Amino acid sequence: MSSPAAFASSPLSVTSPRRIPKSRFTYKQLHQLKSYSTTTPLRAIAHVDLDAFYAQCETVRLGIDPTKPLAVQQWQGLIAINYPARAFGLNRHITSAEALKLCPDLIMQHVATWKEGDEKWAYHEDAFTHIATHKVSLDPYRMESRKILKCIKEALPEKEQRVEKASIDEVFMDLSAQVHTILLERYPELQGPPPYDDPTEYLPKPPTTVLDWKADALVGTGTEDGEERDPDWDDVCLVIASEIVRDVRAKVKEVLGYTCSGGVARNKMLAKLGSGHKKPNQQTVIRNRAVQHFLGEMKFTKIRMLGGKLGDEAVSMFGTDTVKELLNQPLEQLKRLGDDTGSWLYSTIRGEDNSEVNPRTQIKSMLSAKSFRPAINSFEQGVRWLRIFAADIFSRCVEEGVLENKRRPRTVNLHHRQGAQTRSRQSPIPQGKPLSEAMLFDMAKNLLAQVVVDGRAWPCANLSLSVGGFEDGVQNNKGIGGFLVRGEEAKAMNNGEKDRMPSGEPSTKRRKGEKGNIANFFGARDEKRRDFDAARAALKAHRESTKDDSEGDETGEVRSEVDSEVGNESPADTGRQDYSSEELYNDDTPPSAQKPSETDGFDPPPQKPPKIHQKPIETFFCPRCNAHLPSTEKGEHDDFHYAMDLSKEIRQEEKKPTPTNAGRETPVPQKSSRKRGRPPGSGKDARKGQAKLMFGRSG
Ligand code: DCP
Ligand code: CA
Repeated sequence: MSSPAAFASSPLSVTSPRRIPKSRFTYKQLHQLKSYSTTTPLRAIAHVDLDAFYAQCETVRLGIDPTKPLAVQQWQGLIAINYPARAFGLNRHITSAEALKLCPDLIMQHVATWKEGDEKWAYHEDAFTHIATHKVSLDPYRMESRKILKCIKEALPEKEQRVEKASIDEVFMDLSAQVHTILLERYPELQGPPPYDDPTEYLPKPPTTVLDWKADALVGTGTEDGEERDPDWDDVCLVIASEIVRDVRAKVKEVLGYTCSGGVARNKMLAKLGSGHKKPNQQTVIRNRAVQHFLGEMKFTKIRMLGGKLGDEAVSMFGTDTVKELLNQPLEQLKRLGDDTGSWLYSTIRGEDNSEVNPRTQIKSMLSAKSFRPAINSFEQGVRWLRIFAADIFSRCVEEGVLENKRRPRTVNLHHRQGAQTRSRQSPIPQGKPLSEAMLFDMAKNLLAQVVVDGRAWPCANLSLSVGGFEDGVQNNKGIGGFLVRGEEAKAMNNGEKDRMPSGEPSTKRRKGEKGNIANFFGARDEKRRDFDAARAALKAHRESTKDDSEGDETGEVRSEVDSEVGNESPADTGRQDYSSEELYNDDTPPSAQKPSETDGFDPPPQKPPKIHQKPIETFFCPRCNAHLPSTEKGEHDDFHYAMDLSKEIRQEEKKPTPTNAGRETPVPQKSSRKRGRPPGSGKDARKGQAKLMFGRSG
């Protein structure tokens, strides 16, 4: 047994070895960096966000001195303002005319536009005067975005990179593995096995050298007890990550001429807050020891997912918008927002976020949209825009490799907004023949025709076309089967659609007086009739043109359609999870004040905030549709059948139907989907269809 004297002996004494100071981190936690563990506290995540992105794109493209004030114009509004122009007080809320008053030397460049009939977008002079005939194209920015992503990837070691494109001008990088390698090179003492081979042993402390943060903005800790006196491995990891980010940013500047801002922290949420902390052309590090102080000072409505309704609800429920005060609320109180939401909020305001950096960079869907001011009023007008949308989407599909069959969308969707009501129609893309612009256009036209014959399409305030469900194409002639939407798949698509919106019927508002309603619908007015006829003719033409294909297709066409009343949501909003975030901007809508990237670039929270206040919906059964529909829509639904019957009568008067065309032309009340094409079981020989599809029209 040691004598008390032994304890008092010198630190070098054998009986009382000097206590080697230990790190707070274990060998295991260090090792976990290699495999991008989302739970190790040594994690190193970065977020890079281009400064005034579209404005920089124009500055670089036009070779303009970047110190000159420049703004990107969209119609009469501004969508991007460079930092020199921001010094004059310019922001996205003001019009181009107001901007010029504030900054007379402002260079204003209008975004590129598609002109009806043109093969490609272009930078048009006086584009802002053509809002009625042109559509905005963001292709130039998408192209730059791609170059930037490539450049960033090339600046990182091929085998140790994990990069997620979060929006058109943002990326996340999980630098953990690279940091791990550098750490072991610089501090060979970490290379050895843990004492007693026990990975739960604590690491030795890092050498107490002052960490060199170079020009980084370091978020303070709020106390004097900084890492200068007591650095640990988490600080060292972030120093290394910060060096990497500095190199990446320098490379982007050197190769492409763009400046960007960076954030470095232990997770995505913090890294993103970091990159926005000091702009432009700077980077901010939020060390673990500074997280509490950093977040405490912040409004929680700045945190991802809390910028919208959920944040507002929390503000009114707890009477504060600061993280500091919300931290005083116990978990049980936060759960008043719902169990999952409360738990998620509880960890989020404590700086916890275990979401992964997802290296998937492939586009899931593409959207082309236009808001109309004034609204459009005819099928013909709508079709003119669809032509542009189809060309826009097709050219982007080509870049995605559809011609080489590398990737291919499976569905085409049309969203039509009239006032507060959004109508959507979807159709699978026939997979047996090459995708073409003409095919997309034809399908789009057909979907719009469906909306029109179902009534109340005009005036239309917003129209958009999207393709979705991209998947890797079937390479090396694996057979036509791979292209087809098979029976079960088709059913699944069909059911999925039903699940989303149980009412497949047009959910139109009941107007006062049935007669008046129908008279409005099928109007005595000739133009309405003409419009309706044009739509019907388009439907008929589409059916004729796809007849051969669907006969060769085992499943025929599945159409599903959805009507929804979704307040003022735009198609981009309603499909938020479907559209790549850059698609959110691809709309002609005048620039909104809100920064949409608030919702971009993140995985949904671990427990997605659930919908609040959900009531069971009462339904009624419609024997004609064989479907259960919300009781609140019964009146409207009856109107619908009445209108359809009437329309049928009108057409029967016009033309005696032949047995073959009667069924086809009648705008039959739609269930959420239905099949067309040949009857099940007929013509089972798929190869016959294949031959037809392959050697038929090339589109
Ligand atoms: N954008 C848009 N409409 C909005 C917000 C953004 O069209 N309401 C476009 C223009 C921006 C680009 O998206 O250049 C990136 O959006 P950011 O919010 O990142 O803004 P900036 O890059 O322009 O500026 P910052 O330096 O603040 O990141
Ligand atoms: Ca930006």
